[in-house]
Amino acid sequence: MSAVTTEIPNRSNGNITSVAAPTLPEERKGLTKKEIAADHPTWCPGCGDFSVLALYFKLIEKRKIWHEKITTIAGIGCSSRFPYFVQAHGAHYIHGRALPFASGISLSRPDLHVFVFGGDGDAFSIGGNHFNHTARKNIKMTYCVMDNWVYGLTKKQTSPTSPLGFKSKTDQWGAVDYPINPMKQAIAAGATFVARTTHTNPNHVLQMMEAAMDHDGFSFIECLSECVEFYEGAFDASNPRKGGVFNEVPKSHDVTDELAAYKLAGEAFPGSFGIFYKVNKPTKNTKEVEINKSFQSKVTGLKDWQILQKNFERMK
Ligand SMILES: Cc1ncc(C[n+]2csc(CCOP(=O)(O)OP(=O)(O)O)c2C)c(N)n1
Ligand code: SF4
Ligand SMILES: [Mg+2]
Repeated sequence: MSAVTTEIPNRSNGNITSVAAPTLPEERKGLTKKEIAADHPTWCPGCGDFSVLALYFKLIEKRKIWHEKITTIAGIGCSSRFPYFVQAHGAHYIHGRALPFASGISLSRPDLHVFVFGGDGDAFSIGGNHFNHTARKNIKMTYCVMDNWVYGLTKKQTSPTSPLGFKSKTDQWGAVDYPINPMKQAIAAGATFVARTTHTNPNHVLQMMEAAMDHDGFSFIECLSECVEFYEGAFDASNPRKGGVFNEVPKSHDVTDELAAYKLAGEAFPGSFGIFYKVNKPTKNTKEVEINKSFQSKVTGLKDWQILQKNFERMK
């Protein structure tokens, strides 16, 4: 393992100090679930979210993500409680604001891969705006939306993915608003990796998480995750154990073909599962590094206050 250094700017003299991170043994054992599982999750027994968490632990173990590198961010909701249950760095942030918070981490810490977890309400209602903008900026991170078609934490309100006719506390006579399609929205917003999975197929969830993590850009996963308390049986049609069908994306599908991906996203439920769309495009992360490098070369030797003064003079 090569030594990792961090550049720390000294505010008083403007000098940059390179600090070497502590050297770690070449061969470190992957963390086990026991080492990273925090207090027992407070989800209802049978909630689909347990499965997503278990697979995140598996991913950390399999891909040897070291303790100091685990970064788990979420908004608010049952699904967004996720970082509480991971014994590592993370934040349970403001409702709908997980993505801007995660963006800051991603852009300032290139040595981390940021994972964001949350629900359909957090992602597409209050956080809908941030979802579109983080996707179009192609900021490197993995966003896994645990879609249960309902607001679980606040006890059964209609969510932006609830189907027409769904009876909830906010739609006693059945939902009348057309649901959004997360896959279409992600593709249209500019996400460069868009995949779909379901909590009832653990191997598939892990496969999607690994592929998303390996993608250099904004990777989005819609993971169906049943709310057994307020929307029981919502996804039975996608679960072979409940008489449903789990169809993988056809092998002939070209993941770089945006229109083909959009077509897959338009299939009637249960639709297909797998990677719908994946293209390589420069990330905001790499673009910012280039801008910073070129700007820093123009201010070499100047102190912080001198740089500020220069900027103020330019703005006069
Ligand atoms: C600003 C703000 N508005 C509303 C709420 C109330 N609230 C908390 S979670 C939530 C919806 C959660 O739904 P979802 O993201 O689908 O997560 P789930 O509980 O279903 O996993 C709402 C409306 C809040 N906490 N903060
Ligand atoms: S209310 Fe629903 S989403 Fe929340 S923990 Fe219970 S089963 Fe899971
Ligand atoms: Mg929800």
